[in-house]
Amino acid sequence: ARATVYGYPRQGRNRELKKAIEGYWKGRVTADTLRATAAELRRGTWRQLADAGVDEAPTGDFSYYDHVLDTTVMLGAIPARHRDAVAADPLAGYFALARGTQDVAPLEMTKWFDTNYHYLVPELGPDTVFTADSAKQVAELKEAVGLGLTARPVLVGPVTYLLLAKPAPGVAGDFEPLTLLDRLLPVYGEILADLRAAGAEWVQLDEPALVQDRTPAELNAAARAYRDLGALADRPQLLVASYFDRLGEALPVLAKAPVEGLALDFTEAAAANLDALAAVGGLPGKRLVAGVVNGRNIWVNDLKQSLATLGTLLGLADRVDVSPSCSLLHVPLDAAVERDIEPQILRWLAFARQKTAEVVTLAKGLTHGVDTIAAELAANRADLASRARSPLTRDAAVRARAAAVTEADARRSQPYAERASAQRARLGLPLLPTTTIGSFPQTAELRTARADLRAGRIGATGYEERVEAEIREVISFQEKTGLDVLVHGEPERNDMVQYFAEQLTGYLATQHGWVQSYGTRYVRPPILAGDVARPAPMTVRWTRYAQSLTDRPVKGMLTGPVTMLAWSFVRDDQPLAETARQVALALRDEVNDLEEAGTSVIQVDEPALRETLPLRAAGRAAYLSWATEAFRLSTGGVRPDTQIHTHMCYAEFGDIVQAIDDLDADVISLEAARSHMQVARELAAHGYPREAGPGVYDIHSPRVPGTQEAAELLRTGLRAMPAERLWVNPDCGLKTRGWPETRASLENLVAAARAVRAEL
Ligand code: THG
Ligand code: ZN
Repeated sequence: ARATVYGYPRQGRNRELKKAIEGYWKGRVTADTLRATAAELRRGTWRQLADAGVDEAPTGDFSYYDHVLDTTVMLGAIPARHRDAVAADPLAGYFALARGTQDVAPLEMTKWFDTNYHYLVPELGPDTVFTADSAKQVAELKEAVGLGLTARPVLVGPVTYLLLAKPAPGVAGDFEPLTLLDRLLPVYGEILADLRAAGAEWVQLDEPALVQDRTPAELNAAARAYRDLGALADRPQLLVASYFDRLGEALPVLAKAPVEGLALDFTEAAAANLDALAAVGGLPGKRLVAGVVNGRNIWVNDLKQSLATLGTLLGLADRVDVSPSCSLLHVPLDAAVERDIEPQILRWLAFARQKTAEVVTLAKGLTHGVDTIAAELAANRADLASRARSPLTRDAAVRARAAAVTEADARRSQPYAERASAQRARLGLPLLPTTTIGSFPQTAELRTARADLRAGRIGATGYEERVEAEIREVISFQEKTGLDVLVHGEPERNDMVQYFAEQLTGYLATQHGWVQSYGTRYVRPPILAGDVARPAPMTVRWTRYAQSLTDRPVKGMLTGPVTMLAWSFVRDDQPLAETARQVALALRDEVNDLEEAGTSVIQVDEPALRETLPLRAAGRAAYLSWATEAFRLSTGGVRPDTQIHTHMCYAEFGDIVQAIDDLDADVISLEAARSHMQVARELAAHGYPREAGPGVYDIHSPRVPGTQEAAELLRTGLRAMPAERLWVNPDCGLKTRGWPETRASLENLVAAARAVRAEL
C-alpha cells in the first residue's frame, strides 16, 4: 500500500505566502519575488512529504488564492470583463478576478461545501468557450518530478467544476452550466495529454460534488464524463476522488466507469461507503485510495480502527492505498510548534504534518504487517486512552446540567405576541427602529493596544482604559447620529469565536493554527476539546459600561452555539448535538447575566447556521432540530420584555426559512442590500411572524449608500413587511470598514429611516 495526500496547507510555517501576496498587492514585493517565495514553499512541502515517507505527492493543489479560480484559468473560462487585464498581465489579472479592481467586479465567493474555506464561483453561459491552459499544472508537476518525487497532479474534476458554477451576469438565471459538459471534456482531454507528456502516471480528478444529492441527469453526466475521459488514448491513469460524505448513487456510476482508481472518504461516511462498495461487488481491477484519516478535524487517528477498515477494504479492490479523507488544506500545518498546549493534550492532536505521519504508518502496517508498527500502535493506544479518561472531557457538573434540560428550558415563557407588546412598552422605540449589527471599525489604535498588552508594554488596566475610550467614542457617535438601539462596538474582541473560546472551559486555543478561509485571509479555529462551561461573565462588563453612558438601550452581543461549533474544531467523541447543548447552556448563563445587569436587548448571532447544513438532505432535519434547539436554549431563559435579536450573514436563506422561524428570536437582521431585499420577500412568503431587519447598507464594499438609495430599499422592504415589524440596519458588522465610510453610511441610514417614517 502507498501513502498519499490530496493537498497540503499553502501558507508556510510563518504565513510567508500571505505576506508575499499582500506585499505584491501593495507594490512592495515584485512578481518575481512572489513567484520565488511560492516555489520555495512548494519545494518545502514536497521535501517534508517525501521525508515523512509519503510515496506519491500531490501537485497543482498549490494556489495564490483559490484552486477553483486556478481551474477557471486552466479552462480559459475568464469572464469577458476580466479578459483584457488577464491578457495584459496574467498575475495581476488573476488577482483582479479574485478581488476586483476599481472598475471591474470580482468573481463571487462562496463556501466550499460545508467547510470554512471559500472558493471563487465560475461564471458560465451558453457562449462560454473553453481553452486548455495547462501551464500551471505542468510547471508544478515538473518541479516535483525534478526533486525526484513520484507526483500526482490534482485537478478539480469537470462535473464538480460545472456544478459549482453559476450563470454569468446577463445570462438567464435558469441556465445550467452542466449543459457545457460536452464542450468541456475535450479541454480536460488536452490537459491530461499535456500532463502525461510531462511525466504524470496518475492524475487525480476531484469530484466532491458527487457526494451531494444528485439528479439522474447529473449522474448521467458523470457517467458520460468518465466514459469519455476514460476512452482517451493519450492520458495518465485516472483517480476520481470523493470526500466530505458518502458517494451514494454516484458510486455504482464511477465503479463502472473506465477509470483506474477511486478515492473514498472512510471517516464520517465509512459505514455507508463500505456497504455501497460491497453492494457493487468491490472495485475489481481498480485502485482504491482509502481516506481513513480525518482530513478536516484535528484529532489523532485511531490507528487500530483504521487498520481494521483497511483490512476489510483489501478484499474489495485490487490495490488499497492510504490517505487523509480530504485535502489537508482544512487543518493547520503542525501541532508540534504549539507551546501553550500541555504536552499531554498536544498528543491528542494531529495537524497536517501529524496526519501525514499517520497515513505513512498505516500504509506501512498494511504492507508489512502490524508488527512493524507495534511501537506506533502502542503510543497511539496510550494517547487515545489519556484523552478518553481526561477530566477535561468529562465534567460531572456540566453533564448533569445538560442531562436535566427540559423542553420548557428551550422555550420563552410567553408566546411572541405577548412578548412583543411587553417589549414595545419597555423599549418605546419608533417605527422602523435603527440599529447596527454589533461591531464598529477595529482601528489601528485598538490593534496596537492588543499588541502592547500581549508584549507587556501595557498592563490589563491600561488596555481596559483604551477599550473604554473606544466605547465612549462609539456611543457618542451613535447618539449624535440618532440611532435607536446602540451597541458598544466590540473593541475588546479580535475574532469573536476566538474571544469567547478563550473564556470558556473546554476550549483550547492555538498560537499558530492558521487555516485558510479565503485568499490571504486565515482564521485560527479554537479546539473544542472538553466539556464546556462559563466560569465567569464574558461580556457583561463592557455592555454595562456602555449602558452607563447613555439612556438609549445598548444591545448585548454574543455568538450563538451553532456558530461556536461551526468555526471551531469540534470534539469527535460525542454527538454534535450534545456539544451544542453544553455551549448553549454556557451562553444562556451569559444571556441571563446580561439581562440581570439591565440589558433590555440581547443579540445572539448565528452566521454559520446555513453553512453547517448537512450536504445531503437526509441529514438536514436532525441537524436543524438540534441547532435551533441550542439557540432557543441559550436565549430561552429571559423575561418576556427582554428582546432577543439574532443575525445571519450570506444570502441563501430560502432553504432554511423554517429554521429561522424556529429560532423564535424577536428580531432578526439579515444580509439583503445586494439582493434588493430579496430576503424580506422570502420571509413574507413564508409568513414569518416576527420582526426583521433586512440590511440596507452593503458593508462588504467601501461604497457609501446615499439616503435616497437606502430609503428606496426600505420602501421595497415595506412592500413585503408591515412597518411595525421592519428594522433598519446594515447588512453585517462594521469591523472591517473604516470610520469615514461608516460615519457617512450610518448618517444616511438614519436619514433614510426618518424620511420613510414621515411617509407612514
Ligand atoms: N470568524 C471565524 N470564521 C469565519 C469568520 C469569522 N468564517 C467565515 C468568515 N467569517 C470568514 N471571514 C474572514 C474574514 C477576515 C479574516 C478571516 C476570515 C481575517 N483574518 C486575519 C488575516 O488573515 O489576516 C487574521 C485575523 C486574526 O488575527 O485573528 O481578516 O469572522 N472564526
Ligand atoms: Zn453578518
